[in-house]
Amino acid sequence: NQADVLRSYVTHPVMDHWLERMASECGDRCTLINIGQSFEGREMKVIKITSNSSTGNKSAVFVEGGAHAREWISPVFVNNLIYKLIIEYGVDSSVTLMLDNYDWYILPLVNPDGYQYSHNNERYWRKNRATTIFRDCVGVDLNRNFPSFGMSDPVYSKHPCEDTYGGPFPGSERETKNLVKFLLGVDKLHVFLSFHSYSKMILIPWSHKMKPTTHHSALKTAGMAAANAMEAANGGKWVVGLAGELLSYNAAGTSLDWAYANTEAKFVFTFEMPPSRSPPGFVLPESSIKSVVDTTWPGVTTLIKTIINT
Ligand code: ING
Ligand code: ZN
Repeated sequence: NQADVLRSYVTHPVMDHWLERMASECGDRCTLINIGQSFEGREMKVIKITSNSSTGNKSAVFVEGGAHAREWISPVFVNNLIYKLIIEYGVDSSVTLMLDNYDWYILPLVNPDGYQYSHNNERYWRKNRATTIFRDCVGVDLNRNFPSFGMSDPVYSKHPCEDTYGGPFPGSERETKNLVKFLLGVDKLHVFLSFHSYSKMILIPWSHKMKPTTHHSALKTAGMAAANAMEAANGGKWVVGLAGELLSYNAAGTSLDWAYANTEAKFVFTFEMPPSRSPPGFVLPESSIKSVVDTTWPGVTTLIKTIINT
């Protein structure tokens, strides 16, 4: 049921079934792309959404959610984004503009195995479910496994028992490989958005070092516009900046840094979604989903509009 998927935290099979149905009901404007399987064999599905008036050669936006298992607000928000792009084209002027300017590629669950494990076994699970050299230590942090800046980076975690373990080598994980291969094949990728939780921050690269990129001012300006729009929509205060500046740590192997360094996309952002603190942290009640969606959505539309006008 539609309301379940958009307003509660459903399991992987329910979400997967919903995505299949959305893609088929959407018709010509949507394509479901199977980009490969997770460690445990779940299909990773990207939905491509276009406009009717597609002239065929648009730039692209890529959106990822659910890289970390316990951050349940991320996939549910991304599913709301999918729903709006499908239902509100030609109805809502922001949606129409966003689709007339870009083809959208959206992956709601980068880490389906971890997500399901977080539902069934351990609510606070973060990593994927790959086995490691230590029998008792399972999982690689997919947001540390992207093949950029290598294991020589001082902030790369080499220990399988840590929650931020980067894997035996950068790009080692099936989920990462599938995503990297897919993204390298997307033509004219212009915007890359990643949704995590929690903190109410918009993170821009670099994240592996405390240095701005050459696109810093454009990224900061677009991020600030998004933050202001979310505040105006009663989403409260959001902050914008380098990952290492806003968090207490730097991180190597993030999708943010990888996308910036290895694709055409220079407008790359990670949203650390609500709440701002713990509790409730990762365990945001279902009753809060609607208000989080409603207050975060203007951030996305404003961000994209700002980029279009840049
Ligand atoms: N936070 C992100 C993490 O992977 C992040 C923060 C994102 C850092 C992108 C650097 C780049 O640690 C959570 N909550 O996962
Ligand atoms: Zn995360």
